[in-house]
Amino acid sequence: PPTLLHPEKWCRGFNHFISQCLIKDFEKRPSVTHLLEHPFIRQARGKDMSLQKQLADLIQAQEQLGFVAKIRYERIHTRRPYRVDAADKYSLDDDLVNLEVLDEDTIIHQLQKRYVDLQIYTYVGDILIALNPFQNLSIYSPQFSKLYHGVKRSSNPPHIFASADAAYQGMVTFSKDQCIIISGESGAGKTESAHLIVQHLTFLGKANNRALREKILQVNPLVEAFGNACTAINDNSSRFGKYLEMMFTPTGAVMGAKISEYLLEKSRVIKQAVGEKNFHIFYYIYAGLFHQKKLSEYRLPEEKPPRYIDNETGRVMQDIITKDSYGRQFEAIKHCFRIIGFTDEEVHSVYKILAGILNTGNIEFAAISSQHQTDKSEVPNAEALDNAAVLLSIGSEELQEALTSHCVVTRGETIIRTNTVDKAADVRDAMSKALYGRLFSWIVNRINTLLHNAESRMNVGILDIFGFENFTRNSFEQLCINIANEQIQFYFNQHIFALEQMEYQNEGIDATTVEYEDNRPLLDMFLQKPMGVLSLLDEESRFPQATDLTLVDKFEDNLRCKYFWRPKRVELCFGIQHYAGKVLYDAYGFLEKNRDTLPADIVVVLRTSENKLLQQLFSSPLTKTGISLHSFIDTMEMMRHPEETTNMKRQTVASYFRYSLMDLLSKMVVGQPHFVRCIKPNDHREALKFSQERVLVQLRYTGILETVKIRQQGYSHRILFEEFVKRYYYLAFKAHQTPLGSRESCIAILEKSKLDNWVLGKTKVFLKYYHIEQLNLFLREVIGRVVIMQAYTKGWLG
Ligand code: AOV
Ligand code: MG
Repeated sequence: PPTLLHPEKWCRGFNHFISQCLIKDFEKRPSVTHLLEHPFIRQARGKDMSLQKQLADLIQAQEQLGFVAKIRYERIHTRRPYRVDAADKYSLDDDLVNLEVLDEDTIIHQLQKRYVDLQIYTYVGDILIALNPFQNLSIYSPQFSKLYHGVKRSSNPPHIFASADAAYQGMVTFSKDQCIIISGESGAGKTESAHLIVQHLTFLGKANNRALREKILQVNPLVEAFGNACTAINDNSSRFGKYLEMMFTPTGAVMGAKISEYLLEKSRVIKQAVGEKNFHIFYYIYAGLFHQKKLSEYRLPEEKPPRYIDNETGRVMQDIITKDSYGRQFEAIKHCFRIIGFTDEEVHSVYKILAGILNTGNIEFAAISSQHQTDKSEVPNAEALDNAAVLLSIGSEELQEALTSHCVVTRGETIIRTNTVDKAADVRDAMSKALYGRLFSWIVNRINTLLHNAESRMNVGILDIFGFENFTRNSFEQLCINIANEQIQFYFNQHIFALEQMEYQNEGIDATTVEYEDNRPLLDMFLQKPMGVLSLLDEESRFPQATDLTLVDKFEDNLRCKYFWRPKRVELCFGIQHYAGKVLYDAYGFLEKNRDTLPADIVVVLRTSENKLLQQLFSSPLTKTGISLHSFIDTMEMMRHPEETTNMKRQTVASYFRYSLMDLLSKMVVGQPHFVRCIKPNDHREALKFSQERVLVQLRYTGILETVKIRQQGYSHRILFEEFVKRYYYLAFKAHQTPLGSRESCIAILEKSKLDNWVLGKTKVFLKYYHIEQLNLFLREVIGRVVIMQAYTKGWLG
């Protein structure tokens, strides 16, 4: 039948299985004559000679496609001339597990050798190490996508696409959710890797629907414009944690996506450290409007950028005038909004709120002293106040009132108290942070609604959080970021070491125990109740008289462990020995940042806004599909404590953070994990530069050496007898047979598959990471054969 001819069609449905088997056969013996003798083709012979020819042509064409790509890869990647035995050459170097000598020196030399050869990816068994190339490589084109599609991992050089493929195949084969956990320090390449994974999953997920594919590909750029910023370490640093779930049908067609965001660093809106910047979107919008001469439409000053985005006076304006990249980004973001499906009205509201925030930042306060009051403040620059009020569609007098005074209710009586200049400035900044934080959550939720698909059944989640940070000055945000990384490391350890070794014991398997650095005590120190860092912080935040100094005293009195210390002579400092290194924290502002108070007066004013979106951001009640947890918590607190105007008892950042971590973990544990470990080869963002010391530190704290050992000696897959038989009985039994889920059936399957080095425990089959790949390939082959036979009986093959 003519439909068989088209490679696209060929790949879809049952024909894909046959082509895979034939290609594999061809790889072993690259001869078309030999291929024509393949049983599949011989079956076709005699019935329809032209069909046989067509099959052969097709296979050759397909094979060439893969082959050409492989050669290209070889050329680009290694800058070496083409060699026919490419596949053999890669097999040993690609995986650190194949090293005979296992020590830090050998591993580091191996990685260095590969890095200067532009081979940035290396396997440790089923784990991928990705070194940041700090330059664009041409190994992510569609041709490469085709190469990494349902093939044995060793047939191609290591690649981030292979990790995406492994997750995808795992999901389709076992109908199980998967999750790809990308870790590494700031600037190591997590976010880039996450993009590449999404790109490849959209390819694998046969997103025939171009509109959907486009939408999914726009999600990352859009949320990153709002959630990423330039820091001292990375020009595009993620300032929030992101878990992106790609949704698929049971047959593996991509259907939609969903993002969960964690702990946006809101404080960046109002202040940035020297050499750092605000969230990208503010520059995009300001520059975009500047070039389009539309600043006045959004009441933004033309001569001087707003204070929130101009912490190094003058630099921003110069950048905006001389470089047009911000302006182009503004256009790109407009495009993202449109493609994903935001309405023009929504986008306009978003811009208005952003411009409103920038104008809010320009509101100043001055003290006015009258006879009775000396702590009263007023706004001397009415223009900024009016601009902010107009953009937020609220009354400017009401706004001024809410900024410069607050209500206190005592014994049923409402008293209005004035705010000092400092207090008013704090309220202003709290309002900006709240506006931005809620706007961000709203955008994420809106994307989720627009990309939701009720038909999807399975997902591959991709975790990309902010990496471990150690700046010259580290504050509350760094503490939270580093705790999150501590948690991810713990999850990795659990999976790779703890659970595995526990199972050996339970199942009576004799496997060497690999020692590893367990960060559990450290995690306990942070998360334990009531004596952990977060709990102590919360407790102290509840005392109105507490100060940052009393907080550090409290830490010192209660955290009696080797991971915590307090340097002498620096009052507000404390140090923590994280898994990834020592970090010195400056506790200045910790309590205020943790309380994150948003006065009720501000909420009341913002709720009167005529801007529908803004109303929604601060409204209640909120449903699951509704908006942020922050506003939900506010509402709950207001309902519970209507008498309190200073939300002292409201949810703190620390408790919200703890909740987020739990939520994230609960999502991760349901999926089968795949790990990508990003490594930063140098601190200068230079291509081809490999600093042995820097890499060594990262290899040490991520436990790579131990991982290599356990992957060499251990059994990363443990499957119950019954489940194993259910999955693989095709390999040794007939389709109509129903073998018992017993030890004997497992042995029959394993022996028939001619695998060695496996072990049986009391209730489980213990397999090496590469066994699973073999078994799955065999399974696909067998199923392919069954399908072709069915196709014959149904007369589809002529
Ligand atoms: P991160 O996500 O790990 O840091 P990124 O993914 O943002 O780090 O990478 C930092 C920079 O390294 C990027 O902006 C690119 O310039 C470069 N880079 C990384 N991976 C690649 C690649 N595969 N090819 C080319 N360039 C790359 V943070 O978000 O700061 O923890 O919070
Ligand atoms: Mg990032």
